[in-house]
Amino acid sequence: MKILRLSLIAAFALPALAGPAAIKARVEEPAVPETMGGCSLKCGFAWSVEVQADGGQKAEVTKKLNDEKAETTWVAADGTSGVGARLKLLFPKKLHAEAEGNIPIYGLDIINGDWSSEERWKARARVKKARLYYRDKPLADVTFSDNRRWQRVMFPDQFARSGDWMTFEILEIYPGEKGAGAALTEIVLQGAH
Ligand SMILES: [Ca+2]
Repeated sequence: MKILRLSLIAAFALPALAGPAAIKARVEEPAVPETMGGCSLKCGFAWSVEVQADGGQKAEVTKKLNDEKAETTWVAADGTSGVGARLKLLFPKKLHAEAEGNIPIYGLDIINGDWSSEERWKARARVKKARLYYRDKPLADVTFSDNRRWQRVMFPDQFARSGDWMTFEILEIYPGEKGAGAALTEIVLQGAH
């Protein structure tokens, strides 16, 4: 009986210890204007972003992370480093019947830090590590480079249902020169095609 109980504990403890897959984002092309917009999950449906800061503040909607502009940047709430902030990527409450469960999401691109100028990019912290969740289920722990170019992460296909969401939780940062909190210029979800 004792042996059985121990093996059961081991069986349940192991997956928890293993945690989500650890992956490194691939550094891609420079974030020049021609690379903004184009095909992405947005071809399937529009999605919005709500940010929950680390200090328990009220969640805030931001358009700066998915507006296809490298000049607009989300920055961590005043007095916070950005570590622990959760960026919730919210899908439509109601998808069309033919879209329900049929639109795949398989990747995410970001422009790290405040891209708008070299000086501002250095002044603000950048995201070093983030945990991605689909409907609160951990998908992957992603390490990003300290780089102004596009960075890409691929993950197993997820099929969107009405009211689904993904979360990008900031776990670690590259500190900024002036100690300012983290910044993130753009997130593009890849999918639909
Ligand atoms: Ca932007």
